Amino acid sequence: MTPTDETNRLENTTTCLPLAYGSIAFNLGPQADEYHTHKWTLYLRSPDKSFDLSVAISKVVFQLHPSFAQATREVTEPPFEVTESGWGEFEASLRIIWREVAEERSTVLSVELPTVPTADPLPHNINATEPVVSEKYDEVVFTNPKMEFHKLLQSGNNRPLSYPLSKQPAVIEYFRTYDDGADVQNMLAAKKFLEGELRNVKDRLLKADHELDELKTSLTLLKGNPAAAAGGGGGDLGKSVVGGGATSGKVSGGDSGAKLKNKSKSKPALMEQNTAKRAKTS
Ligand code: SLL
Repeated sequence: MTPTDETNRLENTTTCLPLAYGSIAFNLGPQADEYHTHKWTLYLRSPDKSFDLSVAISKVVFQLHPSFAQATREVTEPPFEVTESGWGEFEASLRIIWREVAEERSTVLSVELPTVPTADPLPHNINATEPVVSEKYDEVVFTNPKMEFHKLLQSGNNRPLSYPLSKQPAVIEYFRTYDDGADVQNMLAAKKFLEGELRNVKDRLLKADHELDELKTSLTLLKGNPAAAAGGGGGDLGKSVVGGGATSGKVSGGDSGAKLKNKSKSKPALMEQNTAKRAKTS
């Protein structure tokens, strides 16, 4: 990491700044007037709750829906947020103006303000006291950052925050915590689950292949034995079919496999039941 003489930028270096941004909207309930049915906060924050974003940002410009008086809101100090009340959903944008030392162009992010349920009465599965939270995580990558800016970014969590995470205490409650360790654990668990599913599917495919082979063999036998097909060899036919039938316990495994593709991922208990039934009836 050597700074160039002329520009004072770090060569072959990238610095990454994680960001969390979005909206939290509360339903104001049936007493609210029709133009102010909910109260929301649009915000930009650091996913690391102890990191001071203002080391890097000089201001954030929020662009609201044009129906708002003063649709452009500039916030020059953290917390970088806008709290308003309104009646509808819209997509806002926020422009991050980096500190001058950064010599970086501004960064624009878009923020959804999702629908807040206001139907009266509300569907039973919707809890009106819970806000609608819509948050995105992103990382801004600065390539060959100015050395001074790079230092500022490093200093972000070496100082206690001198401001609240939001001026709205109710909002802070809904700021999720990003935890790399937990994320890794979740991903490992998901990987394990998928591997298991894959094994199951492969297993069913193998069984289905095997069953197909057996059916083909039975068919060939039947074709080569017209007496059996004519009925005289009913016993034989029965035998062949029973042969198939016995395997059809397995087929139904294959059957279930095919269904699984369309239906739910796994209902092993049910599947075994079906298998058992088939085996009995055949
Ligand atoms: C919709 N397309 O129809 C959207 C527009 C605009 C919301 C939603 C203004 C509040 C006020 C407001 O809430 N605008 O003027 O105080 O859903």
